[in-house]
Amino acid sequence: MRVFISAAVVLAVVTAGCGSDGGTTTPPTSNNKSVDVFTLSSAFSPNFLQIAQGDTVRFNIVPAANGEGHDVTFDPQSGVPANIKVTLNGVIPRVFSTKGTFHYNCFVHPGMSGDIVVQ
Ligand SMILES: [Cu+2]
Repeated sequence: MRVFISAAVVLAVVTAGCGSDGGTTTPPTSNNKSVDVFTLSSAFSPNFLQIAQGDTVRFNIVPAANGEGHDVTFDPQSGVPANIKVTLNGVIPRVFSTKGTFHYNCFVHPGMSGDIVVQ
């Protein structure tokens, strides 16, 4: 019994080691995907995303009910993509090439915000 438990622990450790992909390797581009975020009148939908390193988020911006545009302004931090200026209509992609949690706001609409977790 003790032998089986030890083997299971060793297996788990080895598997976890493989999953971390060595840390410094460039993520494969062939597996990268695109995910859409839409603007509602004063909210992002979805306002929480988990994506993989190298994935693209496409911000689909349409005017709010009162005709105002939206911006996407990220909290400043290492590896953050470029902000999106106030836009009325457009699909604007941003690639997330750095792991982390990226919080963003639309400053036209207080409280309109979202988070993207890059793993
Ligand atoms: Cu907005």
